[in-house]
Amino acid sequence: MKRFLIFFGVFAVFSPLFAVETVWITDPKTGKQAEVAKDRILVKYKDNISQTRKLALRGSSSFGTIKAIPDLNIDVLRVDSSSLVSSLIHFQSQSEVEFAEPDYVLQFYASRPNDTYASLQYGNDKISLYDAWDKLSGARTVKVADIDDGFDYNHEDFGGGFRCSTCTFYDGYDFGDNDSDPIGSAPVSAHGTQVCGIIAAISNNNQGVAGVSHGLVQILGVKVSDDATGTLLNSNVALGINYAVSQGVQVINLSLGSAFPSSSEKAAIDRALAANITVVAAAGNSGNSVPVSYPAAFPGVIAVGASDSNDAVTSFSQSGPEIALVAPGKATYTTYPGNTYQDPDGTSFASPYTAGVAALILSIRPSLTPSQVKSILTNSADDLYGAGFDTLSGYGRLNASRALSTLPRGEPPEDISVPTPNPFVVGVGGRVTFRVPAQLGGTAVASKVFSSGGHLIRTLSGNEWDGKNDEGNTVASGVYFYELETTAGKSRNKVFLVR
Ligand SMILES: [Ca+2]
Ligand SMILES: [Ca+2]
Ligand SMILES: [Ca+2]
Repeated sequence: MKRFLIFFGVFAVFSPLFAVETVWITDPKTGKQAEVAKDRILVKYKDNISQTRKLALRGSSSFGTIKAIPDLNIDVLRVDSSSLVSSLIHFQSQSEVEFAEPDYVLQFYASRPNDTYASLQYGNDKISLYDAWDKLSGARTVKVADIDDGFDYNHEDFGGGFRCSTCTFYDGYDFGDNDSDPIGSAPVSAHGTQVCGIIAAISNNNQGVAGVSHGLVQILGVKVSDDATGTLLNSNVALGINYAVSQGVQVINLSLGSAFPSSSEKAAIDRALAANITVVAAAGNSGNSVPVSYPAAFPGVIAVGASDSNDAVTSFSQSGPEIALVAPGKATYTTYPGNTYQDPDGTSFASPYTAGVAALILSIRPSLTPSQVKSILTNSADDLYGAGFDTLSGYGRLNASRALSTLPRGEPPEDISVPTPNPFVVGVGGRVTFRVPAQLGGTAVASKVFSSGGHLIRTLSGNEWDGKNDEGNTVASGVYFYELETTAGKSRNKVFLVR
């Protein structure tokens, strides 16, 4: 697209005759308002019409030929803009003409969305976000938990509201104040509102900014600091992560951290990873010479540093062998409480860029594991600071478009049995259902559940499992394979069980 714009710009300067002027007309085919070239129409003749006859069909009007599309037997004819519609009618009424139509204006779908401040979101351009949006066919909604200081879910660019089917924030909780409302009191909720704008501000709604998600992410707003002091306690973070696991999210974003590796926080993160949840965290803002903070530095977490509009790693970004990649984190334009917008700095904003792209990956391939998602993100990043991994930029700067171009081939979802819910959090009387795939059909007659090591641990007479083995004991957290047998055949898949 860039090449096209440069090419077009040269002609606009040196050859103004090439400039196409457009006009809006009522489209004769659809009746809708259409933007078309104001000085030309396309005419397709029926077969075997001679050139002499084609000229005769123009009648008394002086139509010039701008160009021909010979293989299609179409002429592009110049018309006076005031007679555009009447010229179309003239040709359409001729029996030797197959059709006549205006020269419609098309759009590059990768072009910048219409959000007011999209032009200020250099980060979206840097990571080729709009190209990525063209690769989302068949995508499904992804649930992302943000663990943060509160969320102005009433902001105009989140659709305004909470716990509704169209709300960006579909649910949440406040562990800082132990209540069910995670809105916080501005400016306490500023950070979470900024982070979530990068992930999921509504795009192409003619206002505000464009989030990475392109409408595919629903946010679980998990508030972990308290309203009175804004203090962020490790115990609340662990509670928040556990809650996110229980709600079946696919991605957790942690734009927070400290220099201290809390064991309780690590235990919560390990449990999330075991439940097949991708965990993304900010590297920290204390400078390049400071090691990556926790939880970003825990194994299995995708640690993200911050880059700027020139693809330089920012001076505040922490570094080390745990850095997976960097993403825009300097002057990142995003939502701010009270229907306003700001451009904060921080690895806190690089992390949601990455979490948002992880969610786009999972919107197409929902069963990828956290380590697969991490590999896709690092393998597709734009390498910085010399070839290969370096402790400042990791594997390079996030590239959303390339990430979506390099997904492993997936099985068609209708061919396989899908477990619901997945992850399956074992509760009192909780059950997971192995759904009969539409293409297989039949009625479920039996299921077998296997450990990840391949040992048969449970034989069932239907397609519901309570998470117990044949001895009646609830099994350990982890991945389990199952084989579902119906009257028509068999289907296999895996389920992630969390105790
Ligand atoms: Ca509250
Ligand atoms: Ca918007
Ligand atoms: Ca490098």
